[in-house]
Amino acid sequence: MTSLTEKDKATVKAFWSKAGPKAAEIGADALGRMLVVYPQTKTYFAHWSDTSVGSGPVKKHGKTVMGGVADAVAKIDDLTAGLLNLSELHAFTLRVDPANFKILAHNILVVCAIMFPNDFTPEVHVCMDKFLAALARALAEKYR
Ligand code: HNI
Repeated sequence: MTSLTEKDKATVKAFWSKAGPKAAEIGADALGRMLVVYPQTKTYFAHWSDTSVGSGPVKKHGKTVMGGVADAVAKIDDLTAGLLNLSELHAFTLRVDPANFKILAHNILVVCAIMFPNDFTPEVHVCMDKFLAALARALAEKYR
C-alpha cells in the first residue's frame, strides 16, 4: 500500500482541473464499461430500467459517482474521514462487495486515458492510479 505524496496530490488536482468539467461523460462511459465487461456488477443495479451503455440510468449514475470522485479530490488530504458516509452507505445499505471499487477505478483510468491522450501522461497515470486505489480503500473502510 502506497500513500499519496504531496506531489502525487498536486498531480491529481492538476489533472482533475482538466478532467473535472468532463466528469459526467467520464462517469457514464466508465460505468457503462464496468457493467458490460464485468457483468457481475449488474446485480447491484437490478432495480434500474436499463443497464446498457448510454442508457439514461447509466448516464445519470455515472454523473453521481463522479460527484463522489470530485468530492474525494477535494478531501484528498483525509480520504478516510472525507468518505466515511459514502463508505457506510456502500457497506451497510447497498452492500457492495468492495472488490468492485477496484473494478470501477480501473474503468475510470481507461476512460481518462482515452479521453485525455495528451494530459494523461505516464506520471499522471501513476498518480491517478494511486489516488483511485486510496479512494477504494477509503470506501472499504466501514467494511472492517
Ligand atoms: Ni456507488 C450510489 C459513489 C463505486 C454501487 N455511489 C452512489 C452514490 C455515490 C456513489 C456518490 C450516491 C450516494 C447517495 O445517494 O447519497 N460509488 C461511488 C464512488 C465509487 C462507487 C465514488 C467508486 C469510485 N458504487 C460503486 C460500485 C458499485 C456501486 C463499484 C457496484 C458495483 N453506488 C452503487 C449503488 C448505488 C450507489 C447500487 C445506489 C444507486 C441507486 O440506484 O440509487
